[in-house]
Amino acid sequence: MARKVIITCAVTGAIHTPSMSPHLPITPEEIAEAAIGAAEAGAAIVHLHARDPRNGKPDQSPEAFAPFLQVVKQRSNCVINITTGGAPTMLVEERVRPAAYYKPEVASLNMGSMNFGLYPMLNRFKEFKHDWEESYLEGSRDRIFRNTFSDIEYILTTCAENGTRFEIECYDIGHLYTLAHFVDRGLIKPPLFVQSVFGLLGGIGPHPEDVAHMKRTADRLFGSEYQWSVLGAGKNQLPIAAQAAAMGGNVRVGLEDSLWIGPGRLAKSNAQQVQMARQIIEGLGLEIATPDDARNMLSLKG
Ligand code: KMH
Ligand code: ZN
Repeated sequence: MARKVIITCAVTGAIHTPSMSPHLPITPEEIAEAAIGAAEAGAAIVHLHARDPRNGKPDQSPEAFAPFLQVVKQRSNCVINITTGGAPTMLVEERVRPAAYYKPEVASLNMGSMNFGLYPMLNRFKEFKHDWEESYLEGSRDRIFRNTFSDIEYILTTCAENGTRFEIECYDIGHLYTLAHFVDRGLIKPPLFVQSVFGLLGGIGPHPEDVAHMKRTADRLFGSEYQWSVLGAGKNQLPIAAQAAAMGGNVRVGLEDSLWIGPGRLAKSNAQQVQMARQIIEGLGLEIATPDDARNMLSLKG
């Protein structure tokens, strides 16, 4: 039987801003349609952030999530994954609110404090419709995405008591060791869902050797007790998905991580990126995991 590969789709996030692509979902209706379209195309998990529909600014109030969560739950069986990363401008108490409130099957968990370089996008995108966009990108030169040991523990204890499990975002090798520390303390239990992030300025690079090093280290630390997934930022998205799928990994795509479908070509939808990931997976003779397969592989509460 072919190995099953979980596709996660991160539909809007907090990295890209509305002026960068007309296809970035902003309103609750757009986010719901994007998530459902991604699930229909083959994503087993949808990773969700909310935005203020008036200006596209990241919004972590539980009320901002309500209208699209309701629609996605009604129209799809996909696994819902709510961000606790929010935006790098927010503090952890604000970031955890929607996951604490909605108690989803999965929430993200960021494994370390880091620089989070959004400002290089100022070279590519110059015209901004909303006041906040330029200063948000510019501000990343001097901003830390804060995830201290106490912050991580706070998210773990707040969400774990609801039976929520985690998409563990590892942006560098040290984050795997931080994860091992929390496993040793019994605060997070296998099977672990390790989402390795490549190619974000401030984290590990996108070279195939970086991907191999991340996998080798995770194998050594966690053996068979983890599911490995990858996300490549920007133009690295599909090459890294292809490499990792061939190495036994799961893949994440979506407009949160990349606006592109090819060189200089904006993706028209999240579903389009999911279809590309699916083609790669099926082309390798593998199968995509259904939402229930993903629940089983990750021991989710269902
Ligand atoms: N934006 C991604 C690189 C989160 O939402 O917690 C990582 C992420 C963080 O999705
Ligand atoms: Zn996210």
